[in-house]
Amino acid sequence: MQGRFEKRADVGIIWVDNPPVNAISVGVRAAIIDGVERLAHDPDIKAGILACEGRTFMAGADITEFGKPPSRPSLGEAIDAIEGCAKPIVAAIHGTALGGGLEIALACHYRVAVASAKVGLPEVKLGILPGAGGTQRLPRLIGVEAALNVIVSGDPLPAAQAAHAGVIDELVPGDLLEGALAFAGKLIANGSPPRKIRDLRVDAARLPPGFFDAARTRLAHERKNLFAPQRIVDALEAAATLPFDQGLARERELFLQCQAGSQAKALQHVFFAERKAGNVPDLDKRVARREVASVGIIGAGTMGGGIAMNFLNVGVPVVLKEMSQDALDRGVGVIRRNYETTASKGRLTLEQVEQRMALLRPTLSYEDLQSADLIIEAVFETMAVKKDVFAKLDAVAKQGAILASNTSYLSIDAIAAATTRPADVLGTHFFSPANVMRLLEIVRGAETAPDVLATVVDLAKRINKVGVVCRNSDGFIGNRMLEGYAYQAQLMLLEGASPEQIDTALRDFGMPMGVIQMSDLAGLDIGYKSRQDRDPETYDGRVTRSADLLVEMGRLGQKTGAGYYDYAPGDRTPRPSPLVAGILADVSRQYGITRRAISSEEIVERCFLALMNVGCEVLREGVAHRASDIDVVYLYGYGFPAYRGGPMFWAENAVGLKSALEKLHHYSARVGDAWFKVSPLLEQLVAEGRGFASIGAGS
Ligand code: T1G
Repeated sequence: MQGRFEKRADVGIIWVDNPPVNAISVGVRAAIIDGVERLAHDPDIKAGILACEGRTFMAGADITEFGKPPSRPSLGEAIDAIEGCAKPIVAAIHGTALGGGLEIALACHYRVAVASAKVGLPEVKLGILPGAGGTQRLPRLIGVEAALNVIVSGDPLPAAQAAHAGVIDELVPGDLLEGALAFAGKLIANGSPPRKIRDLRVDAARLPPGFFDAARTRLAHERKNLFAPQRIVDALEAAATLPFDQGLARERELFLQCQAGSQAKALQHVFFAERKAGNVPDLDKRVARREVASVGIIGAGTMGGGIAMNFLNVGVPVVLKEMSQDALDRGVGVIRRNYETTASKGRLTLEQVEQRMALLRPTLSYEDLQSADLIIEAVFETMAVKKDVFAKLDAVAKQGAILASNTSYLSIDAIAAATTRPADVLGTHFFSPANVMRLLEIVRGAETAPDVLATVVDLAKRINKVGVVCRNSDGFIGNRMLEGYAYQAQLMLLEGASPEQIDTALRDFGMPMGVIQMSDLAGLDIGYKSRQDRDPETYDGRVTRSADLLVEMGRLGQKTGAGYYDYAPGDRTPRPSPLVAGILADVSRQYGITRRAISSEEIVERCFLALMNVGCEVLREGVAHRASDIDVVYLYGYGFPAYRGGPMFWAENAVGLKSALEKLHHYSARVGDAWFKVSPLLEQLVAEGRGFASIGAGS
């Protein structure tokens, strides 16, 4: 049993104790049922309190039990025991009451909480829906519309808002237990009976006609391709139209439908993958961290400014350096405007804007960086410039300062070699916009010290990023793999597909943007310039020919109103370009490539299997520690749809590695393996009947 029972005069306290987050394991369920038994049958006891040890109330069902044979007692039995108790039970909430944790609290007859607590039903983020009465009890308490918003968003409500909505009966100002005991005392004094939410009725008459169908249509658009939100509407419709127990049975049906689906498996994979990413296999967790109380950033451009905001947002002072006053003023201006825009949407107060700006110190002098604990360089992406900056940093930065580069593909070891302290150097690759994108690719150099790495892994969580550690290699994890993905798209442009056809297929698959439109957004000149430094033998000139021609025509992409697409002034909508279609046809002819009809299925397979294929090489070379890290990189850095679990998970679970290998061989034979070699790791896994979890720190 993971809990205990405590008797305080005429109140019985059921304590749950399952660190770290009181997940509702079978041991917790047993402790709850045992506790209810005790308080129900002890004549001295007039009321009960359900409370949790540790940092939080129950954070939901134990997700590690999913997919395993059900164990008794079940969550439903624990809930029935609480709700059916003849003596009132008060839930005492601190931390986060989530999922099954809130459902248990809703089965209690009263709820009190500290103001810092949060309550929510995040199941939709796991591809499921609340399966222990949440879809039937919450609408009875707060109405169908409010319940729909809470359950479909999956975001927690702060206790004050929950109290305002009627979920929480009382906010406890001081000590939670004292407050809960006082509340129970009042119930006893007033002879208050147990209140059961199941006895309340849903006021369906208040709903506008066609409410549920309208919700389904809206969610089909807002939550494109997602299964669970649609089932949530079904469950709430049941709450509005069926008696409680029938609604509960309907909820169960819908829960099992979701749980059996591929999206639930993918999203639950993502839940654990995200948490595993912070676990660096060969890094001693006990290594002492370096303090990061102040940060310096070199470069106040788009990336530098965004990176600065991450630290200002969590109260860390930032010294922001630029080369010229104009560039510095421009950078500081963008940061202020970003904050003011957020404030205009009510997500920040003007006071908070000023607090953040007050932590920002612009400078033109390297000297002003000498007291910073961490310095991040975000300057122009050429090795010469990086080496120059790091040599200067080496001269001014204090001993023990961490020196980080925001390079998106250059060698961290080469950059570190420009200093006398390579152990203090690593890569911190943010993704644009850096104040929004959640991924931080942390690149360990050959000499990066363990305490430097451990400090930055912790720092990622502190600035609300998902940190993924990889070893130094061209393009690290994300950009290296992107080349394989983009290569297939570029080649299919020559084989007969149009830019809009490729981008539509990738968007329908769930990507926020197609790769051709993405290259227009990034600017075709970026690739063009980087190719000037590269040996032409290292890339397939056929697929870059059209981009080179476009750049030489001044079609650099969105920023010039024309690239692979045309753009109307002030409008980011990509419009098909007959001129580009002509150029692509010419290049096909030039290289003797026969144009043919290409299906969306082929586009998706070639792009994402190529992505996975390079992912296998990244894994085989040990650049990535585990396949799930690669999934996390693509979800939080490149917008890969979470409900597909990431490129590696998708290939293994939706396609199957054997079938993926066959398809890759098929396409490689067609394309020619000069530029499209199938990864030996994939060959080996299929030959040995193994999966990605068996590689690296996978499982
Ligand atoms: N089950 C099992 N393990 C869990 C867990 C859970 N519900 N929640 C967290 N953990 C583990 C996590 O893997 C990590 O392990 C450690 O706890 C700390 O977590 C019927 C079916 C509560 C906000 O979706 O959102 O109820 O990596 O690093 O940042 O309707 O954890 O250390 O080995 O995330 O402080 C619904 C999930 C379940 C909430 C804390 N509940 N958890 O965040 O710590 S479905 C959820 C969270 C359900 C019912 C249905 C967060 C947190 P490790 P952490 P944190």
